[in-house]
Amino acid sequence: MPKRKRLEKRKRSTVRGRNWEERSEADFSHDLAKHRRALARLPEHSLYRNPLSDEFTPNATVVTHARKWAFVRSDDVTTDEAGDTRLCLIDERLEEEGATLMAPGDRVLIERDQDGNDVVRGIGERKTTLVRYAPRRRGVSQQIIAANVDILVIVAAAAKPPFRPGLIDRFLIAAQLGGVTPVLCVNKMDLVDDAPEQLGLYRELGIEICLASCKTGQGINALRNVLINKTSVFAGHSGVGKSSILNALDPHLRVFTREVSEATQRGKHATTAARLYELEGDIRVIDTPGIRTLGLWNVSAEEVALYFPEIAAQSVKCRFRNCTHTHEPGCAVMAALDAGEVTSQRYASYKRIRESLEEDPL
Ligand SMILES: Nc1nc2c(ncn2[C@@H]2O[C@H](COP(=O)(O)OP(=O)(O)OP(=O)(O)O)[C@@H](O)[C@H]2O)c(=O)[nH]1
Ligand SMILES: [Mg+2]
Ligand SMILES: [Zn+2]
Repeated sequence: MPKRKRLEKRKRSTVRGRNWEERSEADFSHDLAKHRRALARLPEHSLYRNPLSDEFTPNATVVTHARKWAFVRSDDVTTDEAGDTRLCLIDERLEEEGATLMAPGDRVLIERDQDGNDVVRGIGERKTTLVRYAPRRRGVSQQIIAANVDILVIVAAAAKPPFRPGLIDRFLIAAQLGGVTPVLCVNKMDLVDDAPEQLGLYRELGIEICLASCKTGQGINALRNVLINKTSVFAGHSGVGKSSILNALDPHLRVFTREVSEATQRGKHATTAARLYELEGDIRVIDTPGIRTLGLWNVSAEEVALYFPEIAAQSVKCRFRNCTHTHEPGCAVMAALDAGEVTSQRYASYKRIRESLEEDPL
């Protein structure tokens, strides 16, 4: 073993000894069922503030929006002269409170005011959400990417940009938190001979996987069958082909796409705002802008392990109840890692996510 490595190891072990004792007071429950039950009651829509005093019945769905206006699809198609979509102002009494006010997929009440403007008066409760923690957006911390979706299609590329699973792991957690079923779609299969080897792991976790190519049409019908009669949201890195898949699913759409940079192999952020599309065959999809990273909302560093089922299963055997699975003696997760029962890829992802939440504990 080279000298430097040995030194590092010794340093590490002294740090280990101190840390786990200090941390032993941290309150952490191994009771998965209890935690899941608690989560099932979330999210509570603390952000929802209705300027109307009475209960109301939403009559439209948000397609896309900006700060002062929203483009909505009215439920009442017959009375709507401008097709079934219209531009609305947003009632100024509706305030952002620690979260973005609305998102594509939101159910809203629209009314016409004396001046003949359509105005969004209230935002209905959400069945599901896809939420991102975004601390620097004008003091708004929860960015609701999409509301009331059944499925989150996590789109990745087999190549160009290269397949990187870190964001997938985060989206899997966000899907669980928001009550959305995740599906993994690996696009650009035409650029590779074999599917990324890491996929076996996600398959073992019971996640539906769709191998696709907008070039050859591979997997597009299979994906269509998953999306039929549902509302979905497409999310992933820029340039993986989210908008291209929409065009492949329904050629009438013509959603804007943009080539990947040859120099960086990254997408050039073609899509700039999330938007709900209606496709042939009762399919609704919210296309979203590509993101680099997904800040997680509503999960503490201690809870991260609960969202990695294979790590959670091992963690009950750790010597310490509050084991962080990073340095403690008698850690069953690290033992399983050595034995190859937990993959180094997922373990690295667990550690990265955990560390990022420790730095920024919201
Ligand atoms: N070879 C190949 N290229 C594809 C495929 N799907 C999309 N592309 C190309 O990849 C580039 C990026 O596609 P987009 O659909 O704009 O990607 P996106 O995920 O919507 O990107 P953002 O909107 O920036 O988040 C475009 O040049 C597409 O033509 C595919 O299956 N195979
Ligand atoms: Mg796009
Ligand atoms: Zn452990």
